[in-house]
Amino acid sequence: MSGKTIFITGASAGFGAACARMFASGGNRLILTARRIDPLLKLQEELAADAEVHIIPLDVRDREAVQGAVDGLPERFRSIDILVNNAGLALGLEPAHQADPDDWDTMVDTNIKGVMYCTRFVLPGMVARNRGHIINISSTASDWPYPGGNVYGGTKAFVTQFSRNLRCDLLGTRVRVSCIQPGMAETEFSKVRFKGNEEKAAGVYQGTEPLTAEDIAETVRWITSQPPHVNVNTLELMSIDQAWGPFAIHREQK
Ligand code: NDP
Ligand code: 8X3
Repeated sequence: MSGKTIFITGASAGFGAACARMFASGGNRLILTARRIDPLLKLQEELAADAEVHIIPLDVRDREAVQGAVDGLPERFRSIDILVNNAGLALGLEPAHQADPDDWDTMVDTNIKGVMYCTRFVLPGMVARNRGHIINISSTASDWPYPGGNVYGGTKAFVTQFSRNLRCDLLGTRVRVSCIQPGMAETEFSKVRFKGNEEKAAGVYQGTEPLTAEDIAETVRWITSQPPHVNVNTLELMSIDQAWGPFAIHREQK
């Protein structure tokens, strides 16, 4: 993969930062975005020898800001070949009747609307050039429910189905859309979900070998390096230490 322009959301940590490192070679140009500017600056410095890096402080929930970021790209970064819609988060693990509705709004605004906005503003250029690849980061939570997954799982189900619907709209173009559904991976994800409670976050991965951010970046590398006529639609991956549970059954005490 060389000479490509790659736009990554949520590049300040986790999967996004790992994708930036993975793509930083062969004359690729990287557009790295997130809300926190300091980690982006550090990453820009780290990757400077291997890639041209343009950083943009961006909150994907802000539609005007997303449009402004795409429209305002410097000439050398305007022809985006790959969009990695990665920015996202889970907040809380309470049952629906106890969850914080503000957390629900934040997840919907970030995981659903952020993906919508970035896609909507990057896609016209891809269609006009008749080439491009959108990688949407969904989750196993998209297809497999778990207690407390309520709105997070719902937002990821949107990402999965939006990806499939995009393929329908783009049929007849050479623009590809792929959806990745990772299971448990150790990043800042659980720290964010548990609002800074490091102990609770560490407990999620304790005694397991979870997926890593680099595993997801490798998956992105594989998907994006398939021949142009091959579209990987959906790819689900999990740690060897994770699998599904049986149906839960409530039994009354006799
Ligand atoms: P991290 O918390 O490590 O990284 C999340 C990234 O998203 C950060 O760079 C963060 O940057 C960015 N982000 C969050 N909110 C916004 C926002 N409003 N605007 C712009 N950027 C934002 O988590 P992961 O790397 O694990 O998560 C990446 C994606 O993968 C998410 O969509 C997540 O749902 C999904 N996922 C994660 C799994 C896991 O187990 N880790 C498994 C399956 C899917 P900043 O705070 O600087 O804005
Ligand atoms: C992140 C994986 O299982 O915490 O999407 O929902 S999980």
